[in-house]
Amino acid sequence: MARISRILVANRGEIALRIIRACHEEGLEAVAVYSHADRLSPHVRAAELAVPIGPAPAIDSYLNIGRLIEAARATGCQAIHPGYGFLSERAPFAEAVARAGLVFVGPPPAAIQAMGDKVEARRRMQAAGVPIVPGTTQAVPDARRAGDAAARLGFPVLLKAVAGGGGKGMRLVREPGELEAAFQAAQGEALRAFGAGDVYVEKYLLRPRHIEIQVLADTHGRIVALGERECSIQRRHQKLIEEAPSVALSPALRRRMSEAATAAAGAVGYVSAGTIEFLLAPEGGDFYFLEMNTRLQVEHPVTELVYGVDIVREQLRIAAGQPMRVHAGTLHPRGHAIECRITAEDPFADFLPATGSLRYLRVPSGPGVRWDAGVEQGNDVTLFYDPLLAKLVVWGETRDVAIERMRRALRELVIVGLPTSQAFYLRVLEEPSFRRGDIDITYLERLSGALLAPGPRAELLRPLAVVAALLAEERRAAAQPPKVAVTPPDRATAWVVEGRREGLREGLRE
Ligand code: MV4
Repeated sequence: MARISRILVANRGEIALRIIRACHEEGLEAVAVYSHADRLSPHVRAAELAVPIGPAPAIDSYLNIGRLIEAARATGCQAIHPGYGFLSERAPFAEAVARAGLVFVGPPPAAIQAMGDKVEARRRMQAAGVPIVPGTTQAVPDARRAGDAAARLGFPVLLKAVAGGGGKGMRLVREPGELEAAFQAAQGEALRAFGAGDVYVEKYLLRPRHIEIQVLADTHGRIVALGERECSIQRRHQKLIEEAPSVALSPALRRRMSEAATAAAGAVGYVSAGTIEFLLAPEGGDFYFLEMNTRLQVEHPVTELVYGVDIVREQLRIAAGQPMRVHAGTLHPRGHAIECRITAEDPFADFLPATGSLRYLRVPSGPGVRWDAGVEQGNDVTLFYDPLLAKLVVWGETRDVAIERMRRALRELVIVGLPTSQAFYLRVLEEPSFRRGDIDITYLERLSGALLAPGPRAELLRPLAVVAALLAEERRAAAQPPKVAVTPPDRATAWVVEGRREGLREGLRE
């Protein structure tokens, strides 16, 4: 069993902070890494140690395998947690970590590899009895062969990249006449995005829901499913609202999908936290394996809230070779959880990514509210990384209670300094069709006209009042500058440490 006492967190923002907190609750020390752009970020101060790994562009910092492994070695870490995005699903990174004598907090490289190849994954799932979308289990060499498959399956079909995922290299084909152009487009896009142009064919499912099952697997041979997340509220493959449980799953369907998910994980020798994505047909309960995400996911908190399990702490235990503390027989969803991703995007300008300084931030709190943020007041938001600022997650006894609680929390939240998606969520949560749970993956596309119509923007009035109050406060502060005392570090080491924790610029301010 690996003895682990210190972990390098190879990520940034809210997920880095989330992992550092789990380390501390498990009695482990955490080492943060940070790019120059993130030097004032909360994750840097939350960790016992922090290592600068390069300039802002991810390719020079968070994607630099050599720097990360060197940082882990130099700080005496025994393990690396990759978080999500960045290097989290790159088998070569997991292999490099192992070669350096470190534990990768995640699945074996072979499982990452098998699930990364979408036709290989489909073949493995088919062999394990997991339902897959009707289609090919090999790449098709040309448009004519794709046409043969389409004729057998019936139009419409989707051309998908073998190395794909997340919608890149995907093309809808409604009729034979569209095949040739769609094939060229899918192949070209796949080649540019993944360096591999292989394409396969699937029957196109109409208006399905996106349902995913969380699994945990340990090195003692146990695999458990932690129910589903409903992720249909998405826009251009970016999820915006996630819930657990889904209104579309009966206990019987939940059991069937959970069994399929544990079979899927078992078929690739999975260990750690992972997620099996399914499409669920509109009626009748038919579901199909789509892909497996071999990492911790952004939306893991909604599962944590309804199952009472800390998924990241379990990941850390599993990585150390300990048995997980989760037992299938005792797992039952309780209540309802909803997550809204608060992003630096302007929902009234086609979700244009925004930059700016977080001039003022008031964080929602109170019963059933969780705020997982990677930024704090005073931070600058750049275009170097994805626009996620924070996840607002609520729990309630029922879905209706959770929705009302989310509306209350969204009204408490005040962000001044840059546009965010906050107001968009208030509008979705008021929609009768959303409140009925009448949703599928096309929901936002179909409703966005109504949701984003420029109308009275009452949501903006309170932030404007806050801006006015802040300007008044700033004037008063300018008239009376605060006294600052400089403490020599050799006289107050603990102050320096605590000052750094509190963001007091090396603890020099009294
Ligand atoms: C599909 C599909 C319909 N039919 N496959 C999109 C990204 C990739 N993970 C798979 N995707 C889809 N595959 C078949 N056979 C519809 C989608 C899809 C989608 C899936 C999940 C969540 C959001 C989506 C948005 C658009 C399309």
